[in-house]
Amino acid sequence: MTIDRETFGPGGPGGPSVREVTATQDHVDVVVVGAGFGGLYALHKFREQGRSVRVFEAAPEVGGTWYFNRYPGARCDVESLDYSYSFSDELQQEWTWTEKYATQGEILAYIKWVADKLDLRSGITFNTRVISAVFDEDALRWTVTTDTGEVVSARFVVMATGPLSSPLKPDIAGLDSFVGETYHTAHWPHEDVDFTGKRVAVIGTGSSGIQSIPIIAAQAAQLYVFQRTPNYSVPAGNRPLSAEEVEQAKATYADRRHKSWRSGGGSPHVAHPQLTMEASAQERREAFERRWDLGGVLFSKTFSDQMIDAEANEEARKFYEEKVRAVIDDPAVADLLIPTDHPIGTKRICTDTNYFQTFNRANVQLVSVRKTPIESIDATGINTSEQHFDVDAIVLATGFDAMTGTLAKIDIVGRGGQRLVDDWAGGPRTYLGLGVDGFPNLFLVSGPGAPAVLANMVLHAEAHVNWIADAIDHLDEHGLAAIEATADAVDDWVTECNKRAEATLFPKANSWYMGANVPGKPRVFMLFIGGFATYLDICAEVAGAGYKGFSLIKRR
Ligand code: N01
Repeated sequence: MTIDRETFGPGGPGGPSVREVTATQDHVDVVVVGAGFGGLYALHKFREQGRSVRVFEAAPEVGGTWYFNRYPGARCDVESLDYSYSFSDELQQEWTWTEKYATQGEILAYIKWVADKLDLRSGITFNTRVISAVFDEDALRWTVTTDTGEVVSARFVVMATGPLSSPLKPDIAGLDSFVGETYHTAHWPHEDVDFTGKRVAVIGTGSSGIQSIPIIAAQAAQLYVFQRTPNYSVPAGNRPLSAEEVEQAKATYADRRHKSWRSGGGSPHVAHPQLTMEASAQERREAFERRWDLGGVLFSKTFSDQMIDAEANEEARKFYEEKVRAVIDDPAVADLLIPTDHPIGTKRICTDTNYFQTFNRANVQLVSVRKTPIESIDATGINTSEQHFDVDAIVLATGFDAMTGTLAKIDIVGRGGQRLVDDWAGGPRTYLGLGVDGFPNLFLVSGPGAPAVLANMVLHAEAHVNWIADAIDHLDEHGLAAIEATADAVDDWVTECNKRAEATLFPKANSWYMGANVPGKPRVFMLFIGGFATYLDICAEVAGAGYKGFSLIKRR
């Protein structure tokens, strides 16, 4: 077994536990949890404000999700020129992206470069998980405890823990008895994994599976792909960026960023000006073709009504099916690979390079887990209801306990001893995805109730950190000690998020957006779906109105 309990997030499946105790006491303004894009920018921003900051990071390195998700083929599905910090023109002018969609390696190199350039490492304690954060109502401070036994007192806690940071291990009988190699895409080893000559099973066909399968297939002697639900995937259209293109982009970065900030998803994409059915059949087809050729996840936004109008969505789906069938040799395999259970785009569209063509290879076999369920795993391989598959390695591409999984593993205790995990038993409840009633001076970065994963996560993290930094400044300027979302504001925001989600096709899919991939998790749409720019306007309006919906607390 190559994976261990470390794979499954803070504290492992059994919850938090204290490791070695070297208790020290530290008093800081802010504790930030996580050193990914959000946590790093938070450290930089709060330092710029002259605040004392401690960042705790479970990994030995910066990068967050881009540190752990280093499986073969891992790339971002947002264009590299957009998926990068915008707060410093110096950074965006100095760094040069080499491909339209950056590899995990290039993104991690970028994050490390930023950390070094801004001297961020000195503020980060690595190899350390925060296991609890407990609010002291008298002192109006948080006591933060780590798995190394360190205890820090902080006025503010900022959870930059990432929405996709708790990998899910499938509950398959006998998984631990397998004697070959086992990997999880979200916790891939740092040394090279070579599947040459091996028989490999991949379980899961989400973005991680779909990116890794073509590369594993090219190495392995035999690859079995265990698919439960087929997914929509659009060719990435990845390519190297030319020097002229990069130069042009750098010269016009301000405009590119402006478009991103004012967009629905945080990148400079503009939908077709007409609604799907307003366009003539020919215009519609041309629009889909143009977007298909550009590649990637934005296919779901070719027309602005695709995710709200079932008829419009069906037009996109028909076009998609035609494209995908054309590249799969065996029509019976194509039938299995083309989704029929959810509208296109209601789960994040995957972005691939030769995924469907991979099933034309002689060494690749698709196994539909819907038709022949996996019953168990034993020492030598996988048993479905129909046959035994002897394999040398199993790759789990089985996703995450998204949005709430990592927060739930930290014992967060607010006013009156209330626990976040209990408050959220029926689904996450936040105001703006930033604050929670009962938890003063606790902020979430890209938490549930924000657009988060529906937007470009780098700009989203910047927006959240900027908002939090302004809120803290506001407290100080007005001699206030704490800020806390009101219960009414949380209720109203949850209602608003649900109402907006129900007006779309998204709730029709059993997606991780809905918590549907985790047995027993409440089925709630966990994001704000009204668009990035709209969301930012709401956040700005709340702040401009003196933090409407928040209680501002004076020191007694
Ligand atoms: O995870 P997933 P992911 N038996 O949850 C299957 C981002 N991301 O890591 O659909 C058999 O999408 C499960 O089946 P089903 C991106 O936001 C981005 O791939 O539940 N199968 C599904 O097929 C993405 O959406 C990038 O029926 C089992 C798969 O495992 C998110 O991360 C790259 C099973 C899990 O798919 C998550 O993607 C990678 C079982 N017991 C990730 N349990 C890019 O930027 C689960 N499955 C390109």
